[in-house]
Amino acid sequence: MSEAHGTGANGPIVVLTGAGISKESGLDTFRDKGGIWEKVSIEEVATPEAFQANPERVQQFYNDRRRQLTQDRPEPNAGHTALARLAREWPGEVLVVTQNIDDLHERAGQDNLIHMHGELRKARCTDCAAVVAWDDDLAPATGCPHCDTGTLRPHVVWFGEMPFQMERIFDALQRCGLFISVGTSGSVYPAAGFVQEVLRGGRARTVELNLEPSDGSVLFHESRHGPASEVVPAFVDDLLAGRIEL
Ligand code: BJW
Repeated sequence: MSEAHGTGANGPIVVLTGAGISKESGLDTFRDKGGIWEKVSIEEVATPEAFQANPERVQQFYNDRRRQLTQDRPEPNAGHTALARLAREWPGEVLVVTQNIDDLHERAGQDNLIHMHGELRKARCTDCAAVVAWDDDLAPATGCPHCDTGTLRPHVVWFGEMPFQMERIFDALQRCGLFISVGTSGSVYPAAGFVQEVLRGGRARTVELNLEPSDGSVLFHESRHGPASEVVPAFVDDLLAGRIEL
C-alpha cells in the first residue's frame, strides 16, 4: 500500500453530507432556487414553537416528505454509492455524518453513519422520548406505543434543538485526517462549523465537493464543484488510487 493511500493511522475520514447529495435522487434541497424554504417558511414548520402552535401543519409537512420516501422510493445515486464504496475499500475508519433525514445513505449500503438531524422514517415520543420506526402518517393525537401518556412527533431536529450524537461527531472531527463536505450550503450550525473544528487540529486535509462554492468554501484546502453524482465518485476514485496527498 502506498504512503499516500494511508492506513488509517492519520485518523478517520469524516464525510459531512447535506441535501445536495440527494438532489439527483429527486429530493429537494432547502436553500437553492425552488428549494423547500421557498415553498414553506422555517418558522411555519421547523421550530419547536411551530409544532406547539400548529402540530397538524408540521405533521403534514413531514407526512408529505415521509410519503415521498416510502411511496415514490427515490433511489440512492452515484454520490451515495461512491461513499459506501469508500467505506468498504478504505483501510481505516470512514464516518459519514449526514444532515439529511432521508434513508439514501443506508440504502446505498453505508453503515458507519450518523443522522445528526434525525430520520424521517422514525418518530419520537414527546413524553418518554422512545424512538420508534414509523412509516405511516402522524397526527397530533398519535399515541406512543411505549407509554400511556405521550404522543409522537417526527424524529427530526428543528432550529433551537440539539442535533444528535454531537459528542461522537466532535471526537471524530478532532481525530480525523481528512474531512470531506458534500452537498451542503454551510449555513446551518453546528454542521457549518465542523470544518473549522477540523482545521483547529492543524493536521487534517479539508475538501469540499459541492455544486457551487458554499458559504465556507475558502476554509477548504481543495474544492471540486459539480453535481454530486459526478464529483463524489471521481474524488473517491482518486482517493482509493492514492492520488490524493494526505
Ligand atoms: C448540490 C447539488 C448537487 C445542490 N450536487 N451539490 C446565529 C449564528 C450561529 C448559529 C445560530 C445563530 N442563530 C441560531 C443559530 C443556530 C441554528 C442555526 O444554524 N441557524 C442558522 C440559520 C444561522 N442551528 C440550530 O438551531 C441547530 N441546533 C443548535 O445549534 O443547537 C445548539 C448547539 C450548540 C453547540 C453545539 C451543538 C449544538 C439545529 C439545526 C436544525 C436544522 N434543521 C433542518 C430541518 C430539519 C430536518 C428536515 O426537515 O429535513 O435541517 S434546517 C435544514 O437545513 C435541514 C438541513 O439538514 C439543514 C442544512 O441544509 P443543507 O443540507 O446544507 O441544504 P441547503 O439547501 O442549504 O444546501 C444544499 C447545497 O447543495 C447547496 O450548496 C447547493 O449548491 C448544493 N447542491 N444540488 C452537489 N446535485
